[in-house]
Amino acid sequence: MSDVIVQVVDSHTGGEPTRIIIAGGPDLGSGPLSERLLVLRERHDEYRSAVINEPRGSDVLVGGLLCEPYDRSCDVGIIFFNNAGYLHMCGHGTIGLMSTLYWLGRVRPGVTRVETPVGIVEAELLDANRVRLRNVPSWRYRTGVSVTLSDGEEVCGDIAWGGNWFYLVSRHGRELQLRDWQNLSAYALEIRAGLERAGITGAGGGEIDHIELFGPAASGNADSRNFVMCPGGAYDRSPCGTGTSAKLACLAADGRLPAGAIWRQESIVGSVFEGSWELAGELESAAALGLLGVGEVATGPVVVPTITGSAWVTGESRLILQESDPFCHGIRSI
Ligand code: PYC
Repeated sequence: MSDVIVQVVDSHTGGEPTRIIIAGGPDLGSGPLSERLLVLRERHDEYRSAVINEPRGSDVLVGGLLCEPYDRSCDVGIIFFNNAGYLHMCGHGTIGLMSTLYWLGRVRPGVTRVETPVGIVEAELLDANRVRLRNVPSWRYRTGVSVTLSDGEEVCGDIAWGGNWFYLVSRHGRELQLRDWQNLSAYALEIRAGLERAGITGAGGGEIDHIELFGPAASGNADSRNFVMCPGGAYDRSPCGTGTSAKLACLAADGRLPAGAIWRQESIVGSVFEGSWELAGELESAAALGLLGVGEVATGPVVVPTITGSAWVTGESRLILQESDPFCHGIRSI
C-alpha cells in the first residue's frame, strides 16, 4: 500500500473541535448515508481511528467525512465519528462544517441542505462564522427514569432523542464548573455505566451514549449551563447541538418553553447556543417516531429544533498515513 494522504480542515464550534475530511476518504459506494456509515464502520474503521485518534488527533475531536449526497435535494452529505465510533448526527460539527465550506469558498450565506445518516438537516450560514441549524425532529421518550450508581446514589433523569440518545439530569447536587471537569466526567460516566447495568436504553433499544447534566447559567446571558459527556469519554466543550435539541424537546414536553421562544444554552466552557423549537409536521413526526419499538410511546411532542452557534476555522492540513508507521491507525484507548 502506498501512503494515504488525507486532506482536512479543522475548526472549533464554541470550543469543541471538528475535523472535516475534504479529500482522501475511502470509497463507501453511492448508497444512502445510513448504508455508507455501515460500510465505513465495517470495512474502514481503521481509517476513522487514524484520522481521529492520537498521534494525529485527540479524544475530544469529532471527525466528519464529507460525501456526495444520496438525496438529490441535498447539497452535501456528512458522516460524523469520534474516538469511540460513529455519531448519528452532530450539531456543533454541522456548524463547523458550514464555516469550513465557507472558508473553502464552496458555500455562500444562505441555506445548505445537509444529508446525515439519520435525516436531512438545513444549515443556514448567517455570516462567515455564524450558522443556524434546523436539526432532525427531536422528542422525549421517557421522563423520571431512575438509575442507581455503584455507590448507591439514586439519579433521576429524562431520556430524549435530539439526533443522538441523551439521558438528561437536572437534580444532581453538583456545581457545573470547568475546574471540576474531571469529577463531572467521572460522575457522568458512572451514570452511563448505571444505565447500561440496568439495561435502560433509548426507544427501540438505542444505546444512550450521551449524558447531559444541567445547572444554573454562570453568565446572566443564558438560561442554563450544561455539561455533556460524549461516547468516547471526552466532555463537549460546546453546549452540544444534539444535546440542546434533546433539552428543547424536554422543555416542550414539560410546557416550560413555548414554540418559537429562545433558549440560551451555555456550555461548561461558557460558549452559548441559541435554540428554539416548532412542532414537527406529520411526515417528520412519523419518521422520527419510527425509532419507537412495539408498545413504546413518546412522552412529549415531536419538535423540530433550531440551533444557532458560531465556528471558526483553526487549520488546514494534509494527514499522512504511512503503512510502516506502527501507529498508522492511531492509538485506540477504548
Ligand atoms: O454538537 O451534537 C453535537 C455533539 C455531539 C457530540 C459532540 N457534539
